[in-house]
Amino acid sequence: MLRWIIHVDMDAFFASVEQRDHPEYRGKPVIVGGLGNRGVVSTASYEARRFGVHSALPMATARRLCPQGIFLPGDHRKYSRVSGQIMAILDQYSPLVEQISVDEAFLDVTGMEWLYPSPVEIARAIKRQVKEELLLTVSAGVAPNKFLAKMASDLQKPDGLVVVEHGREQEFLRDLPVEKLWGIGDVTAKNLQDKGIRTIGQLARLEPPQLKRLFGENAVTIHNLALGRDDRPVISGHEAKSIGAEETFEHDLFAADDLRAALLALSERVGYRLRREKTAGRTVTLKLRYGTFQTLTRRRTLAEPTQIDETIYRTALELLEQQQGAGSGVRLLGVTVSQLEPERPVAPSLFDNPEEKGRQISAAVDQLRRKFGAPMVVHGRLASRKEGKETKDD
Ligand code: TTP
Ligand code: MG
Repeated sequence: MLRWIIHVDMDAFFASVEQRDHPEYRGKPVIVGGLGNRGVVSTASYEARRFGVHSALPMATARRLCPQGIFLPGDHRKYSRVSGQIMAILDQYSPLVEQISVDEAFLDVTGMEWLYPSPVEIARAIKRQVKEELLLTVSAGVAPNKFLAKMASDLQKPDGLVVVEHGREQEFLRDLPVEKLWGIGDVTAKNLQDKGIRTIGQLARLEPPQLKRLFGENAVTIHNLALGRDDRPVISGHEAKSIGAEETFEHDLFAADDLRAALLALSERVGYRLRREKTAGRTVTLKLRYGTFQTLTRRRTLAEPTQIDETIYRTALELLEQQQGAGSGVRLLGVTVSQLEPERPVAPSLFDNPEEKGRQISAAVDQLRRKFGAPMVVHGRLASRKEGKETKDD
């Protein structure tokens, strides 16, 4: 089945909302941003862009370029409310919607042919519905992957719709300027131009050693993008954002051993569920409630997503140990893993990698659990653990 991704991005978002809500601003240069001496432009209406005003420009410069502009501080609460309305519309078109900023999102619409004649028709329907219900325009890109969809949505702004057909990826990119590529900043672009490399097509034709010299460890990624290849998944906000377990103890726990045993049991429950859902997360959060009912949460973000009991446990334990000295007994402990993403398949040669080793061990334990039921398989360290009264998984 052909993969189809849509990227949507609102046009001059904050400024368009103001023009919608104040008809007297329509057709005029509207500039939203910090109005103080050191303020910068958040966004400018397309009318204002003709004067050279754009996001991140110092407000003083914007006033000089466009003295007749309508300058507004903006209403961020309103913009996030409208953002929510946009996302609610997108949710009607695919279960896989990934919001990436206040005004843009990816949709994976692969296999939706039974509902719509084509992916382009989905993009048209979204544009129509946003215009009718929210009185705002949105630009869309329809393409075989995220990178191309994002490039495409930008090409015909405002109110644009650009499609990149399967098989025409390189043709689409060929004449676009290199600085449009993700990961190529101004300095790199200048450096490339000095070498006569101006288009993505030229970049795509470079040989590996030259790419390596130019981009170091990013060479492969950048070359793939230049060739129009990108297999990053659309990660929906509906996939559980976190997986956690907590337990209220029958008697407050004081002993370090008891706390550790309880933490390990919770970590194992969370790890088991992460693996069952084929997901892994970067952030581990510890929740701690003392007998006094004082409650605190502490979190740590790891370099790599994990789904391994041992990693979750060690991280949670470090967080717990930083809270020592509170003196009072512990009434409740909770462990949550968030910032979830789909688990990545790891090549067998990477078995030396500790995360992979942990995964293999956990998988073996999971299998035993399924066969004999959860209580059969517990770590030795847990043998003396007192049973909790109330447990909750969420
Ligand atoms: P963008 O989508 O980058 O810009 P835009 O929607 O205003 O215009 P375009 O038609 O080119 O998409 O950003 C969305 C909103 O985020 C924008 O309206 C205001 C805010 N924003 C800032 O506050 N500061 C910034 O530097 C940028 C780029 C955006
Ligand atoms: Mg936008």
